[in-house]
Amino acid sequence: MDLWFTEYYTKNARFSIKIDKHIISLESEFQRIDVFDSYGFGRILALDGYLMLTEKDEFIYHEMMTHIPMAVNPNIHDVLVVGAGDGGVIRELTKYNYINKIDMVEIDKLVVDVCRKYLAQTACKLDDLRVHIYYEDGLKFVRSKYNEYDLIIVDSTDPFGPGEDLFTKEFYGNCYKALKTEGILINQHESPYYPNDALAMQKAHKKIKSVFPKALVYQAHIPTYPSGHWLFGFASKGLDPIGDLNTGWKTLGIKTRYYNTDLHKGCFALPNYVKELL
Ligand code: AG3
Repeated sequence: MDLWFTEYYTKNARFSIKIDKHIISLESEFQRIDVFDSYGFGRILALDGYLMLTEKDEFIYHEMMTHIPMAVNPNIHDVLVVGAGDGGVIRELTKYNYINKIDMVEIDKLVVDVCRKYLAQTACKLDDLRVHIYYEDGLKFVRSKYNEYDLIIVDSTDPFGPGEDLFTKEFYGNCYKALKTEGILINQHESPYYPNDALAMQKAHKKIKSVFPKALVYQAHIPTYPSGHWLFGFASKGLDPIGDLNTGWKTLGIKTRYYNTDLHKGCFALPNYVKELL
């Protein structure tokens, strides 16, 4: 019998991956956690039935969330990562030996435990000495922070369920306050394609724009996320992702499979139908 994992995108569209082996399913205080081995995409992680990552294409998402801001401000030393229990963003950040501190705030400890055990590809750097993990609500955590971080990366789930608070104006305002003057906020920004996702993206962007003087959107192709066309938010207190691009990034010798400087310059160019939403 064939076993398939299916994520429903709309009433009329869905995406399925053929499953080789069911690894584990657990119910945490916050959500359902599933891990499978698939034929075409390696091991996969789903939360509440939504695909969070596959081993095959997670590098695209995690590199684009991390190296874009790192290449804009060469003086990023203190970083906060919100969500991201799988450790993919942390793995990318630890490639920079001049980062001093990486705080990670994840609401669901069970996600981290499961990823440590079953998703070594992303969780491999969670024990780096610079990483401090807080199992708390992200919104509550940033409320008490002031002028502390150079970079905040919000690797959340979709804007409903446990990740909902991370799409509020209050959260973005607290991130602004928690960032230093050269601070950058990156967030996963959903897809512009299917109407519900586009609306969520549009609402989030509006809120970010009302808080940060600079708020832009960039894109990447992620085959296993809804529509494959994925957006990220870049917000800052002044730094411009193209104008302030550090030409010395290449000399750091950071190894990436997706990100490069040409792509950095190109990914802020958006299709007309997306521009109209912003
Ligand atoms: N962060 C969530 C991306 C949203 C995916 N949405 C969906 N499949 N409906 C992914 C976590 C990876 N670190």
